[in-house]
Amino acid sequence: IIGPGSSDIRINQIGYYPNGIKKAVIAVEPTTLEFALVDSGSKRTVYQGQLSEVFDWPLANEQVRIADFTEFQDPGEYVLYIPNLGNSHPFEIRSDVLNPVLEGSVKGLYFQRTGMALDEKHAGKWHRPAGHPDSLVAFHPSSGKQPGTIASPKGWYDAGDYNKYIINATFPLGQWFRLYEEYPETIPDDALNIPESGNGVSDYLDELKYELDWALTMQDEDGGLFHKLTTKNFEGMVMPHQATAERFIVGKSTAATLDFAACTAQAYRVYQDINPEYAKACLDASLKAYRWARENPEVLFSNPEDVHTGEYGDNDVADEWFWANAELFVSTGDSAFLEQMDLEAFDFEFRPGESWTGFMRFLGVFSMLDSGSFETSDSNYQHLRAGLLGSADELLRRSGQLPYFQPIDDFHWGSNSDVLNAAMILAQAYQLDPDPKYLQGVRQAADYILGNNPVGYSYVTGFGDRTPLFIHHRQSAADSIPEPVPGLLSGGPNSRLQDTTNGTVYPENVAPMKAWVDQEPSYASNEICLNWNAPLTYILGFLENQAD
Ligand code: 9MR
Repeated sequence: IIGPGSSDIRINQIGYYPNGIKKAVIAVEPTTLEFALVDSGSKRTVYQGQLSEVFDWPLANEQVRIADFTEFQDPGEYVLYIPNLGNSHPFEIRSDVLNPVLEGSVKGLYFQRTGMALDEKHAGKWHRPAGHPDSLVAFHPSSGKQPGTIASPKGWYDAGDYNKYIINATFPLGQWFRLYEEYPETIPDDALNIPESGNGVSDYLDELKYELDWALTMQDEDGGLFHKLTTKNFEGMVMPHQATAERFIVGKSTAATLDFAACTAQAYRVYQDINPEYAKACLDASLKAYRWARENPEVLFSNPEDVHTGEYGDNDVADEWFWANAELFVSTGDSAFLEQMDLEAFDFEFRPGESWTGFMRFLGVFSMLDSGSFETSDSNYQHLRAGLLGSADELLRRSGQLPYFQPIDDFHWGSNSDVLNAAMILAQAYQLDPDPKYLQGVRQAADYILGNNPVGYSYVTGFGDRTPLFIHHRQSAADSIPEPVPGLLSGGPNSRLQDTTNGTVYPENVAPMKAWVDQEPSYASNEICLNWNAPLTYILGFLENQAD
């Protein structure tokens, strides 16, 4: 008899590819070392295997064994069964197994749309009135502008809060555009049931444009980018239309301007064929931003005294320069941009916790390697290729030593995005050198996110048998619907526990990989955020394109 899934059997709760690696982690010592795969429909045992030896795993404060059923390849729906533990959460084996969660990760953005009502036809039970039209937004003195207002509509909410931040609009857009540049067919028109479905353009590009349209409004006449559009304090846990505190255009910064320059240079390539006029406007905006940054190379942002929302401050803009130069070089072919980059000095080491402050330099490398801007015999190409493969090999070396096979061993705010950003490096490596070890590394990172992890949750809302119900997300908290908005990635374990004063309760002496709780106040472990969903979409999209 198949009962409720045991979270002591950690498994990818969505499923595995027929020809792919398939492993689960068993976190409690069983009485026998046998495990079985059971077909959920017929209840028949279809495969039997032996658990591995015990691994001591201090990062999760656990001793674990591994069930490896890679060899079993028949499509179907199964549970893994261990006599004294019961059965795992159900999962599937099939060739397009990750497609629903891939599409869900993009549909999740639709639910983050500002300035429009989400109707029942597209939003189902999560339909809601419009909030935040942002049609008259006042300049805060930190913007350097005379008192006045601008219209700055559209865009998505950044996270569980209702503000809009240029850094964290343009950096994740760069990750989403990367998937489109590599695999443009991944999400066609009519796939997502959004208002633009059926207009002849990929739903993916339609959804991304909703954000990019907003970012374009944040460019000042002089080319510089305002840093964010925000209230002075975070709003309460209420629905968008009830969160009506005044919003301001705050700050202007080199980092925001360069990220915008990079993202819009890339947008030029992405939209060129389907909307040449829009593409051209993006490139013009990019060049204008770049010129501003050349004249204002060190305008660092920190919150003005009366503003207490997300800062996205960064005191080192070298990575942003690299990304902007790279994208502009690829889009224009102008070697002046190449000359600005010191490729020899490029830092190929992936460091957890540096996502929106540093990972964009890798996005620049991905674009340069993918674009055909260099002959493959070019020494620049050779250097970047070798460096990236080296970085991927180092990640695999690290993940090979860890029972959950995740490529990081330090857990910061948004650690799930670190796992996925690292997996982006592995995915790029696989495209440069189709050695199955890289593909396997990417698949195992997806397994980790979707349930094969020490807390036994699939971290994507609504996808999996056991998923977060109490994300730190104002709409989900206030809408009186038990299930949170689907398709959103929880930040993941964060050993720094910055939210304990806010009512979040962690187990005592919690291990780093278990420092995650499904509690609404936990903004440091259980919030959702654009730059976490972006590499999720990339990785799922990449994997769907490798499936046979
Ligand atoms: O993702 C950000 C994380 O790296 C920082 O440590 C943290 C504190 O500054 O802020 C995170 O970003 C939040 C942003 O400031 C506001 N919107 C929600 C973001 C995710 O928690």
